[in-house]
Amino acid sequence: MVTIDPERFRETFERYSEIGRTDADGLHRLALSEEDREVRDRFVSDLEDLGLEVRIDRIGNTFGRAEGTDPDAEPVLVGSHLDSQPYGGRFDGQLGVLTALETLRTFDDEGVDHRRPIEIVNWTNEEGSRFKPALMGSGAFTGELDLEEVLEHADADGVTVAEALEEIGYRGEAPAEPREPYHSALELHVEQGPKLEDQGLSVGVVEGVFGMAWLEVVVHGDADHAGPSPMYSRKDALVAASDVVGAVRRLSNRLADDVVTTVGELEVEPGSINVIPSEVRFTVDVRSYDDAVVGDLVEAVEREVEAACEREGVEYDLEEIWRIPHTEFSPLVAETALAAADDVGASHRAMVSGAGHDASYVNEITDTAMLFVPSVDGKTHNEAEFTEWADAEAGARVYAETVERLANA
Ligand code: HGY
Ligand code: MN
Ligand code: MN
Ligand code: MN
Repeated sequence: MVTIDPERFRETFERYSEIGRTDADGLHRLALSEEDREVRDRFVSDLEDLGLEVRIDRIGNTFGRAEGTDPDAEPVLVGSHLDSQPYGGRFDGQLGVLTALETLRTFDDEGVDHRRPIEIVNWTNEEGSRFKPALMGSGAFTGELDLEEVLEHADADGVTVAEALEEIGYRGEAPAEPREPYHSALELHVEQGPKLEDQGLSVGVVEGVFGMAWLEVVVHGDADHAGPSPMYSRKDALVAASDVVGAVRRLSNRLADDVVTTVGELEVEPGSINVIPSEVRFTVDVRSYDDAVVGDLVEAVEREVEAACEREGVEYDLEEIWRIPHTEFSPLVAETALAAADDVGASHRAMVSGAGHDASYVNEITDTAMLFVPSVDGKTHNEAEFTEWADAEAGARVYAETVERLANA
């Protein structure tokens, strides 16, 4: 049985958490920002200290490779992401990368033999907050997203992904594609929901992920004076947009019980107290394990936008900026993880994820599954995100044991 070094694991986690730490103990570490550069440099230096071969690909995905006893064997891929939401938690993504790092450090310390090479990765821009869509690095690497196209996506200030990569020195040379087929992949992540905590369980073996779609809507109204403009002739972009926001919430109460809908971004122009809003830009995030329901949701939102703008006499542009079908992970990897959890003695259950993960795209190129550890109060994408360290350790022991079995399968 593989045993991690709990002190080293925790010390490393605390050290990484200093990079981009907010006053409320969360993380402000947007993709390809100065904070992201700093944590990437730390990660690369830790990989080099471990004697791993480091490679950075054209979208900044950063890999470390530990050779196995059989150099011709297909490698196992481990890791997650180090970027965060604008005011996110320290565990989302980071815990997965550092659990994979602790696993490789343990294998090195304990001389754990593994036939297969093991590659550890930090994926670029998993969150999709500064640059859309999410899962960008893993999507480009697996061919699910068009590399050249996403390199030109710009943030709100018009800075492109390519420029930001250049700026922080992570526009790598390596092709953003697998060098060889992988045998399997495993990502550990915080659950970002309440189920494990509610049931008093330490580990989740994730068998699938919701499908999701992202829409961007711009409503074009007419700026006018808040005083003399008669109510009957106004073209108020915010009134139409607000109708849609309410409808988006009501839709998720109608279609199925695993449907979730969110309006996360909303900007009003000109944003002056005594001017009728001329333009409103907002986003819609819809998810369900059932892809047909996601499709129905997108159509229902389109109808709501059409009707609301018709009522207010305003125009609109609506674009679907991302869609990813639901994921069904590999039974081979999930079974291996379940057996490892049993042998480690960690309480566990199988489950599905409502949050998107790089593992969904990785699952397109190799047998993949995930492990979850509990989120206190299910809280996440919030500085208050927290996982009890005992749970992080239990998850890391199951993770290391599963990786050892995959790497010798
Ligand atoms: O959107 C997601 O579910 C992930 O956190 N990027
Ligand atoms: Mn994440
Ligand atoms: Mn996230
Ligand atoms: Mn992820």
